[in-house]
Parts: sequence; C-alpha cells; structure tokens
Amino acid sequence: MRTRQVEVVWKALDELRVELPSWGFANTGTRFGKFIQVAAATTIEEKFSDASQVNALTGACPTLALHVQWDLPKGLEDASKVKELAKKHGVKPGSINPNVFQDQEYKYGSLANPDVSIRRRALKHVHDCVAIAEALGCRDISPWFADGSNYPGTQSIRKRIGYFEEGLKEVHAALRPDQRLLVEYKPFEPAFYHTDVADWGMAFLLAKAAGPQSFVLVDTGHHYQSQNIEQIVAWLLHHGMLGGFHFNDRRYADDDLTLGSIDPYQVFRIFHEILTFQAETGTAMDIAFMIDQSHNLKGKIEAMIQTVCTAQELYAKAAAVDHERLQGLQQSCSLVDAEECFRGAFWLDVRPIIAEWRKFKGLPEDPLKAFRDSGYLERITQERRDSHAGATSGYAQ
Ligand code: RM4
Ligand code: MN
Ligand code: MN
Repeated sequence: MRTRQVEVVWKALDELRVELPSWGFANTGTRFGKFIQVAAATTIEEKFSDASQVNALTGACPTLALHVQWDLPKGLEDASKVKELAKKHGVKPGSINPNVFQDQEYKYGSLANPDVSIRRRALKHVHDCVAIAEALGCRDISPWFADGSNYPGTQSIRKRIGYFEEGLKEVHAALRPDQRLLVEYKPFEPAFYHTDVADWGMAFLLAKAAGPQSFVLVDTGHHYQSQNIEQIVAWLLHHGMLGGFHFNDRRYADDDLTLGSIDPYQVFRIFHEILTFQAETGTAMDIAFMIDQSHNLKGKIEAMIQTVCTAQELYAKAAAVDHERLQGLQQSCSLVDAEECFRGAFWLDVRPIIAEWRKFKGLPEDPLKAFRDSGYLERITQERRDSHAGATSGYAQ
C-alpha cells in the first residue's frame, strides 16, 4: 500500500464517529412479531452497557442516540438518571429522538393531524425533547414523522404542509443556539398512500422553512428502489443542508439490514461525495453519522460491531480515492480512467491498514473476535434470562 493511502486512511479513521441507536440493543421485530433474544437489553442501563462494549472495542462510538418514549418514559425527570449512566459507562447521550407515532392519539397524524389539540400535543412532546436535549447536553433533536394517509382524497395534502411548516417553525424557535433540528424523510410506511415528509425535497423545504438550525437527515433505507442517494447527498452538501445520516441497508423497503450488507458500493459512493466535498472546499463537515438498525435475528451487539467496522472500511476506501487525480480525469472526460481511479479505491483491501490503526490506538485488531472472547455475551445472557417476561407480542393478537 502506498504511503499516501495509509496516511489518508488513518486520518479518516481518526475522524469517523458513528452514533449507536439505543433501540438497536432492545428486542424488536417486524409488524408480524418479535423473536426474543435473551441477551437483548430491556433497560436503559443495559443499553448503555451494551453500547459501551461496542465503543470500547471499536473506539468509534462515543454517543448513544436515545428515543425519548422508550428510554426516558418520564421525560425530563429521567434526564439525571441518563446522565449518571452516561458517566458510568463512558458513552454520552447523542441525538434525542421524539416519538410522535406510537400513541393512540396519533392515528391520523401528529404535527399534521387535522385536530389542533393533537397537533399541540405532538408539539409539546417535541418541545419536551428540546428541553431533555438541553439537560443532557445533546446537540441534535431528530424527529421522524409517520404522518400521512392511506386513501386518496381522505386528507388535504396541502393543508398538512402548512401544519408541518407551522409546527417545525415553532420547534425551531425553542432551539438553543447550539442545537439542531434534523428532519428525516421516508417515502412510505406506516402511511401507504401519502406520507407528509416523503422525500429529501420535502424535508429540505420544511427544514428551510423551520429556520437556519434545521437540516435534513438521510436514512439510507428510506428511498425508492434504485434512487441515487449519493446525488441527494451532493445536493444537500451543495446547499449546506446535510445534517446527518441514519445508516442501514435495504433490499426492498425500510428493511433495517446491516449497513453495506446489500450494496457496499453505494455506501462508498455516499462517503466519497462527503470526502470529496471536504477536500475541494477545505471545510470539515459536521455531519451526524448515526446507525438506525434493529436486528431481530442477528445478535444485537455483534451486529453493531459489524456495522461500525463496515462503516470504517467503506469510509477508509472512500478516503483512499485520489481526489486530485480524479478531478483531472473528470475534467478531461477520461471516462474509463476516471472510473478505474474511483472504483480502484473501492476494491482496495483496507483491512490490514485498519488493523494497524487499531493496534496503534490500543484497540483490538478484530473487534468482533475480541467481543466473542470477552465473555460479555455469556454474562448478560445469564443475567438477563428472566427479564423478558411479557416481551413477546404477536401481530394482530
Ligand atoms: C422509522 C425511522 C426512524 C425510526 C423509526 C422507529 O422508519 O427510520 O428514524 O426512529 O423508524
Ligand atoms: Mn431512521
Ligand atoms: Mn426507518
């Protein structure tokens, strides 16, 4: 491997931070049912503990995203407990995710519900999340809205745009100066006719309307088949509107598969857009890289380690692209050489460099193996054996 490549890969690995999702350590399933894992976390303490394992083994995950309803059921009151856990486990709370999709009230929507009292209820929850974020020292408030409708003609799509603009402006006005509001989009599910924030254009316009501290969140699983995600990323970068990512992979819809398990080249191309933008503009981008995966079949902690290692490998490959050379080849429209320069980096085996980097940082060269050797899984499997009573719930039961 050439020295330049080794240098850029090390620098990239030093930079890359990936946020873990608290819900990725818990029992989850599909809408058809849950398969319980004895080792899954059922308390916020266990989620912090599991996340700290992933961070200790990879050195790349200092924060844990929290879902307010699942992790802080008493809201702000629970903040002090979270602070203590963060201190104890050496992982800080990360993005704060409101939940305005689960309660019965939200059957016809949250911020876009035709009923003003339900819109107010949802807004109050998001406001509470801003306060929780402040109490915990978290920068990002990251709501996902399930709002939409199932049948043509049953809702005013246009009116609901107005409701969203109004609501997000109000939330934005409550943000502290260092906080950000990230607007996530998703084309469908649970709404199957129209979703109020369905794509990056809608999220972009809503974030713009909300105010300058609002940005777009790209969940890699929230696109139609064959959509060019790196092009979306390039547009968001160009407009200074890229706030962060929810990493996962998908084959069909929002499948929550492990990052890069279906299409690693796509992740490489997304990273390339970011790294090439940074190289060309000389600006270090402040993008929140977060995982949003719920593995119901794989072991939770193993799957997270696998994901972080995959992100590191693909980020390192993208960093290895010779930007200057590629720029010249693009300029002269040397198509084959440009493509070879680009995909050459994708095919580089960066794993030996990453292993060296890990060794230098005092991290295990093979985090997955180190986890398996640690005995942690056996210990929690014993300890958590009896904590899953009542955790199964069937679909349509
Ligand atoms: C959605 C979306 C959100 C996540 C919920 C549970 O599909 O990806 O980010 O919080 O699922
Ligand atoms: Mn998501
Ligand atoms: Mn999703």
